[in-house]
Amino acid sequence: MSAELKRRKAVQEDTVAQYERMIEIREFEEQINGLFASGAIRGTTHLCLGQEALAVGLASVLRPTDIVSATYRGHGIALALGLSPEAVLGEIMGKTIGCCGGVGGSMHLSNMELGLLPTSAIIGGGMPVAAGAALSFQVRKTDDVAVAVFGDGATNIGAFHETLNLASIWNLPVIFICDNNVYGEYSRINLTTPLEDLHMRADSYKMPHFALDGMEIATVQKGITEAVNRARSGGGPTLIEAKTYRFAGHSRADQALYRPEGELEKWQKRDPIKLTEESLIASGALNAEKIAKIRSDMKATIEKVVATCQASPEPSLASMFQNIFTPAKARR
Ligand SMILES: Cc1ncc(C[n+]2csc(CCOP(=O)(O)OP(=O)(O)O)c2C)c(N)n1
Ligand SMILES: [Mg+2]
Repeated sequence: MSAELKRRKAVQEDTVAQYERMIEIREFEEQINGLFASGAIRGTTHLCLGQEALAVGLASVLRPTDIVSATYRGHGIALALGLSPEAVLGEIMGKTIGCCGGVGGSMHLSNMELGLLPTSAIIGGGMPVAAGAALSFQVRKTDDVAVAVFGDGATNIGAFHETLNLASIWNLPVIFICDNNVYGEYSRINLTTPLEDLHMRADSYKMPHFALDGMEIATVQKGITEAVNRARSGGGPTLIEAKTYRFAGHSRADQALYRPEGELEKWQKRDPIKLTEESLIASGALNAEKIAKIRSDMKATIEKVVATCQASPEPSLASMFQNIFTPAKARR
């Protein structure tokens, strides 16, 4: 079994491993802030701080043969599914150690062994692709499922409506997870969208739907399991709306000064890391001392990952032309 499949297995089996993965994502994203400021990351990058419970909850419920499509805000989902921090950070830094050899960058993370389709910068772009994967499962009669994770803003895109309609009429084994983090690029949802509970949109497509608390990992797992069970057993698609909040701005160019005063602080009281720690302390799985050790060990691990990625070479110019598909008749 590959090291990355082992990482995946760990979060499927153990609540402490799930917590450790959430801490890994938090530490990873916080390191990226510094790397971006120092110029080590070009272009921009989009953090999922505050959305760790959704990423790890999803990965803990799915099998590696299931398929996931996600967005540019997908660092946490990639790590949760089992990609190594070197593969993710290396890609973000444009280094050959990255999961796509450094030619994809922050918004294009992928690993097909773990079921992660290339993440997409096109809003709504992952939804029809996930439905296509679901159609292939249906035709091949496997009981695998496809999952599309996308933002609240994406529910105003045509691809969302077209894909939900088709998935419903064809009864596809696909789960649509809308990560409602309250903001689109820079606009609060109430300024762009006439309803607060976005999952209600599935009514138009006669599709089961519900909202869940995306800050609490056990709630995420319960909701996604329900939808996955329905899809695996031929019951068709579900739209889930996970209520979350992005703790950082849209991208590294955005300080999110448009947020109403006190809003971030209100959501931080329900920080998914804090809620998970409280629950693991209550169950006796962890105590304050063990938590402090997990946190400091992870900080050291991620610092080493940064050093490894910094030392990795950049891709050659010639690598731009590798992995390009050309139909035989177009070849000269
Ligand atoms: C088809 C398309 N239209 C517009 C954009 C520009 N754009 C980039 S991010 C974004 C906001 C998306 O918000 P949401 O779906 O809530 O995702 P979040 O960034 O909150 O994760 C927009 C409009 C794009 N990338 N693709
Ligand atoms: Mg959003």
